[in-house]
Amino acid sequence: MPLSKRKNANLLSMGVDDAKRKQSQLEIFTTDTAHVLTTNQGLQIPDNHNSLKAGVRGPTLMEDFILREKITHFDHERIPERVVHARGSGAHGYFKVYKPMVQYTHAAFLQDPDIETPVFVRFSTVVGSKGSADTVRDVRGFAVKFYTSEGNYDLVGNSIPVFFIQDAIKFPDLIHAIKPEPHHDMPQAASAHDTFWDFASLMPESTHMLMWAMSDRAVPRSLRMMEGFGVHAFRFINARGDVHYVKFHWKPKLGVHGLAWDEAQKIAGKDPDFHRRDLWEAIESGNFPEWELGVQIVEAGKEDALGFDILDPTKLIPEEQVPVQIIGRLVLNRNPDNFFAETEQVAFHPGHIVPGIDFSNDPLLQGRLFSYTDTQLSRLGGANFHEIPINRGVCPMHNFQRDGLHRQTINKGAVAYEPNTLGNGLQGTEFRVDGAAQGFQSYPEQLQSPKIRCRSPSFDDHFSQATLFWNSQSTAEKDHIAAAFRFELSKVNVPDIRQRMVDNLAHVDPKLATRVATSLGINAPDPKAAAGRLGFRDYRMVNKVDEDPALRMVGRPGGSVKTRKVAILVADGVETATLRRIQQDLVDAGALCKLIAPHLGSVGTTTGRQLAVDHTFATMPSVMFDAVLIPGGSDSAAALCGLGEAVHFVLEAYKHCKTICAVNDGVQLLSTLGFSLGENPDLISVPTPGVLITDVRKVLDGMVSQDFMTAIALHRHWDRLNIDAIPA
Ligand code: HDE
Repeated sequence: MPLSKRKNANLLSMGVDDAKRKQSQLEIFTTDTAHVLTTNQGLQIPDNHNSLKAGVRGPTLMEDFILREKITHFDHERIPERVVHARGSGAHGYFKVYKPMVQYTHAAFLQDPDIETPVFVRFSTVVGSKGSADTVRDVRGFAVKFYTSEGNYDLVGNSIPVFFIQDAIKFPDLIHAIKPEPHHDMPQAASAHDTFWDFASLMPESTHMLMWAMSDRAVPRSLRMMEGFGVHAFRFINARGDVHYVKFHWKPKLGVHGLAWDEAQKIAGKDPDFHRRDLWEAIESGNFPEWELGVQIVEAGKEDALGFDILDPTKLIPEEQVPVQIIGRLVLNRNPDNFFAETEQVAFHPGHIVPGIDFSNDPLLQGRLFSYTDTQLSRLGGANFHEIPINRGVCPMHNFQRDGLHRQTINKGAVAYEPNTLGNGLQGTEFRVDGAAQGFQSYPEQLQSPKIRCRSPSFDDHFSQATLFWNSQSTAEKDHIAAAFRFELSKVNVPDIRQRMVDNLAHVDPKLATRVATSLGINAPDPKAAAGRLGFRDYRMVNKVDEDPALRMVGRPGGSVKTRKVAILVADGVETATLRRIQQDLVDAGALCKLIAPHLGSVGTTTGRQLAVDHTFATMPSVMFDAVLIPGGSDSAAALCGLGEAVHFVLEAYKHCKTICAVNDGVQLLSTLGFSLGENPDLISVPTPGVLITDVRKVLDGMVSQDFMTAIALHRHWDRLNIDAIPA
């Protein structure tokens, strides 16, 4: 029977009334036109922005059935991939503290510099599905599980130090807005669409995070070249009970570097596994990625002097204000044996905590404390996910929780309760946990407040730190941010959303807002219109610092040629004396060189030998590399100039501001860019950062490799002029 007839038959057999009822039920559930929000039981919700707390700045109450229902429902929406952070890559390693942190915390793993604490780290994108591309514009998850002697400690952080929202109750809304739109499931792993910017433009508290998300931080060159942040303030507690607020930082040894946006998009198609592969290959080849753990410490009671609320997760503590103290080192030295068993089944949770560290009342963190266990119940199928090997601690575990799906432990004996006298074969001896001093102790904070569902007024400033971030950027980074807003908002179909967004940006920096508005061809930004909208708070604190160099990426320390990928472009007739010299110097310094040719196999050299080729232009485009070397040899150069893929390769590398070195005839490949060898290669008429044009003698005299490597270590030459004019 055809489908339509079958449907009718079903309707008939249900009876006309039942069919109508079903139809109207479906309509209720498929239209979102109602202007009220209700719980799943139909109870109207008066406030969808704030959770129920013990005081405006107090912890969220377990009683908050609306918060719990909303987050529970959200947590169960995807099976089995993670609801957020679905796409991830993991690695094993170890952590070592540099010196005892006894002054601030009694956490055991932060005391002894001789102890290596095993770790498992999972990096992830937030928005895309498990199979989405690595180089999309997004925050990266940076989750570290420390297997300590006192239990597992999870520092479940991100690559950006602030967040979009201030209260956990808005998380499902944020993620619904940024995920593919529900009617057609598009776009994948992208924020550049109407619903995200609709939400963001209506939520001024997201502005600071938007500035970061539109910066190159959101398109990292490598997971190994990315900072990590705990985001929330936590508490350190020492043996005397003294309390300090602490913010955690991970600082990569290789520096912090981003991709060009055009490059990131192309990589997403050419190699969607770009970051995963990069991490895997670095570890396999013994180039173990490293980070240092930093802490910003603020004595409890002195946090008001910061000038903003330390509990507000849309704020960071400028490093200029409170320096980061480096306290330890993380090394990733082993790839997982099985992606599913380890990277997929690992279950992180901000509530996996150890004595000496405690939570703050940050309302985002408080909501997270509920969410992570809850989400594992759907994802990992029951309450025993702590028994999965990757999640097991290294210290003994003992309690009277029993049974449940997939229980692994075979508990012996009759006793599954406490207190008891029948357990442990010690009949008559009482086993009782008496609440004495040992074990995890929550900080005994005094709370005397009304039960209230509202946001603390100290969270009201939504723009000052967005401005601080903007003011701290280099010119090139500002250009990238403005271009990213243009890109994202150009993909928004509803004009009002674009306008709302630039109106908001006027409160960050009027010039930025005007620039974005002009590039979108819309009305000039109107800060008053933004200020007149619901959700806008007319409060601006005064930043204690005007700029913070730690907020930019360009010109910061840490640049290195180590593990940088250099393409050497060759064809028949290539001259190899210079090639070998530069290649050897690069390899000695830790760079990775690959020979790219029009075909696989080998190419002939000027001395009549054969040179083995690694890849063809077809499979390894310029976006896979950090730098390009074009050796000499007139036949080789002529052959490459006649090959569209080779010409495109260098144009694109140039456009993406990469270092290019051309030796002798190799410069012919740069002729479309206006470069030539000339009589004196030092006298290039337009000085172009990161382009080296040289002759054989200089290479063999050893005068080129160092300049080439210094230029590569700068990562990119973002101040290169007129790159928009390059057709690549
Ligand atoms: Fe998460 N987050 N999150 N998150 N998050 C998850 O837990 C959640 C937030 C972060 O590699 C989920 O096991 C809520 C901030 C990372 O396995 C889920 C809120 C930060 C990872 C969840 C936040 C993070 C997650 C999905 C707002 C940075 C990946 C799968 C209150 C500090 C961990 C899972 C991994 C994963 C909930 C906000 C970091 C649904 C409710 C802020 C790195 O439980």
